[in-house]
Amino acid sequence: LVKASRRIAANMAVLETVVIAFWAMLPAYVPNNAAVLGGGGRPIDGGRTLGDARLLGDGKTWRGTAAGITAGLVLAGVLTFFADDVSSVLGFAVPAFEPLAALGLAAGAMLGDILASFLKRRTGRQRGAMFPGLDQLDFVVVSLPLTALLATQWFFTWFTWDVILVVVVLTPILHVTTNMIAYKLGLKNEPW
Ligand code: CTP
Ligand code: K
Ligand code: MG
Repeated sequence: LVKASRRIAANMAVLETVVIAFWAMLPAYVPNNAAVLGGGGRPIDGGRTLGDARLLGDGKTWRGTAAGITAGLVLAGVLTFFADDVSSVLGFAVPAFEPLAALGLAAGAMLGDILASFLKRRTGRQRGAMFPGLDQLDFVVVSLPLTALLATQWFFTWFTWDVILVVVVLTPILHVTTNMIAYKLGLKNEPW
C-alpha cells in the first residue's frame, strides 16, 4: 500500500509538471498557428536576397508575425484571468503571466521561427522545406531565453528543470500533431 501510494504520488507530480509546462508554454505555442491563419501580404525581408537565396522568404510576413504575437499576448491575458480559479480546481498553482513574460514567450516564438527561416535559406532549403528538429523546437530555443531575460524571476519560478525537460519532450509531439491537423484541414501547405 505504501509502495502503491508512493507511485500514485509520483505520477501526480509528473502530471502536475506536464500541466504547468503546457500552460506556461501556451503563449509560445499559439503564435505559430495564428501566423498561419493571419499570414500573407508583405514579406518581412521585402524580397531581399542574401547570396542567391532570399533573406527569409515569402513565408515570413509582417501580418503573420503581428497576428502571432497578438494571439500569444491575448492568450496569456486570458490564462492569467483564469489562473487562480484553475489553480484551486486543480489543487496546484498554474502561472499567471507577467506582461514581460507574455511578451518574451509570444515574441520569442515568432523570432525563433524567423531565425529558423533564415537558417533554412542559408542551407539551401526553399520556403516550406522541412528541417527536422529545428521546425519543432525553433520557438522554444528563442522564447525561453528571451523570457528568462525579460522576466527573470517569473521565468525561474515556473521553468524549473523538470518543467523545461517536459517542454523539450512535449513540444515536438504537440507541434507534429497540430501541424498535421492544420494540414488536413487545408490551413497549411505542408504537414510540418
Ligand atoms: N506565416 C507568416 N508569418 C510568419 C510565420 C508564418 O505569414 N512570421 C505564414 C506564412 O503564410 C507561412 C505559413 O504561415 O507560409 C506557414 O508558416 P511556416 O511553416 O513557419 O513557414 P513556411 O511557409 O514553411 O516558410 P519557411 O520555409 O521559411 O519556414
Ligand atoms: K516554421
Ligand atoms: Mg513550414
